Amino acid sequence: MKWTRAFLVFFVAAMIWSVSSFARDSFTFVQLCDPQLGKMGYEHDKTMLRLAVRYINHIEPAFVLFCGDLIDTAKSEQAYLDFNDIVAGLEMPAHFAIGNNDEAALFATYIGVDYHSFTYRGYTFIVVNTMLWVNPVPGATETMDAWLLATLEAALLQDSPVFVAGHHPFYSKSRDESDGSPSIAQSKTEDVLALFVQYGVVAYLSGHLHINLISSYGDLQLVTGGATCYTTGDQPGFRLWHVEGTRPFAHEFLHVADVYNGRDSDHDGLMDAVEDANFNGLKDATETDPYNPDTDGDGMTDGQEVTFGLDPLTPDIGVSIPTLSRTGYTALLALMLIVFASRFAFHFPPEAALRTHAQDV
Ligand SMILES: [Ca+2]
Ligand SMILES: [Ca+2]
Ligand SMILES: [Ca+2]
Ligand SMILES: [Ca+2]
Repeated sequence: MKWTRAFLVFFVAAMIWSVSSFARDSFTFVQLCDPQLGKMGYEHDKTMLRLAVRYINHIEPAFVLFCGDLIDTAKSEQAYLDFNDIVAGLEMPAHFAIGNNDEAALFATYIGVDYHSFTYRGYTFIVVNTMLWVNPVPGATETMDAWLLATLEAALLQDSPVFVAGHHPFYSKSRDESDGSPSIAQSKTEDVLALFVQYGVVAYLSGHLHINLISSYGDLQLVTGGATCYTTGDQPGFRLWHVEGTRPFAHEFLHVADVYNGRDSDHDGLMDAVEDANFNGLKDATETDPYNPDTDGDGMTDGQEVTFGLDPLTPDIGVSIPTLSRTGYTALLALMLIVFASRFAFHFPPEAALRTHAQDV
């Protein structure tokens, strides 16, 4: 009986260990900063975000963390509708921090709450409203701070490592240098960073500066990401985090311009960069669709039509080849091989003739 009980205890412990191991499987997520529609030109910024969405879908991260400033000066309902329309193209969940260029009421209506947390595979992600630290609002700031503390305590109790994301970095350019723009007060910075260290926060992710700024505070990774609308000293892009093994975790800045590099997403023989020729992330009237192998639906792929000099945008009725299954193609290939082999056998010179020919030489 004792052995049975011991076995059960061992079995349950092993199950818990295996479940917790599974819960900490490696994964990737994206830190996307300052799409800020309207900052570098409304159409330009929408295009950059649209291409970023396409690139992110190729990479297939677990989710996307937006670090604020979703729109710029076009603080209108339409700007948020356009933003949501583009972001709806993401094939994974997205979470949003509010930035100084976002309009609070419109953000609440079209995006959601200004701070929240979620968990993924044993990790806790906390999204904060840094506007409440830059310009403290009596009552509201204390409420968020109390919620932050409670969330950190809950994560610690569950042995869940924490990432925090917000819009403003704690240091403007470096730890001792300010760029002069409104930022989190030094005293608040020290308080919050001490809290993060106390609760073992893995990393703090921010945007706002449109530059890539990587630093640390003890073991805490401080990562300010470049923006999709423009990035000073670099190209527009977003950051891919690799949550794998032990901290510090690796991350890399990917350029929006590389979205189509070497890709033929619909496997029709035409590269994505050829299909979206004007590089705007849309299928325009004169372009084939990089995500549809047969844009005009006539049975021939876009690549086949280009190869045979046909128009992949106009159905070519009457010259379509049947769409065969894998089995159909295999059968057709086998038939062609039999025909070829039989013709080869028929034309092959008899052995005697070969010998005669060899003796002549
Ligand atoms: Ca293609
Ligand atoms: Ca296009
Ligand atoms: Ca296509
Ligand atoms: Ca076609």
